[in-house]
Amino acid sequence: MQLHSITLRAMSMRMKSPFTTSFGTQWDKHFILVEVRDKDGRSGWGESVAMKEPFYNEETVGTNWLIMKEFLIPLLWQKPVSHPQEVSSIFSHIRRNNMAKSALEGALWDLYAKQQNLPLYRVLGGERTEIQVGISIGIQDSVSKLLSLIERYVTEGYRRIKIKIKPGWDLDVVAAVRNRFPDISLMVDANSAYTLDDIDHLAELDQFNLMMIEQPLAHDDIIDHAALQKKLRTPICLDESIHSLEDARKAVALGSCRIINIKIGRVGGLAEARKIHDFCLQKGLPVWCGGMLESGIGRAHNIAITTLPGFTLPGDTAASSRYWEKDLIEPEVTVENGLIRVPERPGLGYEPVRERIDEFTMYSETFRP
Ligand code: OSB
Ligand code: MG
Repeated sequence: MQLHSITLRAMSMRMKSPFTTSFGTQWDKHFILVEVRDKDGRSGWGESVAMKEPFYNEETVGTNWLIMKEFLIPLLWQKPVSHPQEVSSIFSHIRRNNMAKSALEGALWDLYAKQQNLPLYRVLGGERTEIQVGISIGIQDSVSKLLSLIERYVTEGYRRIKIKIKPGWDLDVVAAVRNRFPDISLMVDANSAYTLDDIDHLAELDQFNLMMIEQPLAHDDIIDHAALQKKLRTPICLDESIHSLEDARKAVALGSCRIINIKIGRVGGLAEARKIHDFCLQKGLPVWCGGMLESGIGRAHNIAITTLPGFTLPGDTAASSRYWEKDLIEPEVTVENGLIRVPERPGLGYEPVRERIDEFTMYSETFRP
């Protein structure tokens, strides 16, 4: 692919509103952008979804920077990459650090697609020209605030509503939402806030006709989830617990879930995400694309993977305007009637805007072979 340089940028962007999950509240989005340049001056872009603190998983902005700088980028200089599909095997002896791997791999996919003059989604083998999306709503100060947010997003056309839950913000809240919106597609995400001791409590959620319950139990568990799934009518969807095709295979074999949330960063890149998709399609498990409050660059990657045929459930890829006063890309991601039209331009199909990227860059470093 004739790589010329790789630039990392540490970014900080203020979100329109704070986002609260069972593990904490986030006001500002800190993340790393990756720009890979080739000898002809083309650029490919990737985004690390590791957060500032290790609350969702063990990775952070700081650890990702270190792993990329000291280990992953040097590996890319050692071995010429002819296709981004090779990247995961080049990185395979580096344990975990999936979000760091994914950020580099994603930039290489964008660059490769641009070199081929094809949209990334086509290079990945995607078929859909528009994708259905839902929205993820954080924990709110009051039920009435939550209800008015849901009202707004349902009116805007989002195809399903996901609400975050935690002990103390669960059954009563879901009951109030169902009471007010009896027919919407609704799901909950616990971000690992419960244990098997809560099994009877969680079983109460069965009465609300939820599409699924996302990651109720520990972030690293597939055993207890299998026990829980046996007691629930509502499908369990795993997020945090699935880092690879191997994890997906084991979770499906154990009956730990009936749905998988695929996040490109969590599984180490687009190639692994596609493998999990292919496996789930063959096994008859629906998948959907999760989100990590991405800027437009990560968002564009999510849109590309969601065009694969097994992504049959609406994902968390909401419009740019749900998160940002101004996003880093042109045009911004827009949602109409719950659909995003997949761009047909080469690569990600959205143009990163350098002035805006500079505005939100705290520091950067460029690496050359
Ligand atoms: O669990 O899916 C999650 C955001 C940050 C960390 C974890 C999660 C989320 C979301 C938001 O649910 C999805 C989005 O809107 O990007
Ligand atoms: Mg989740």
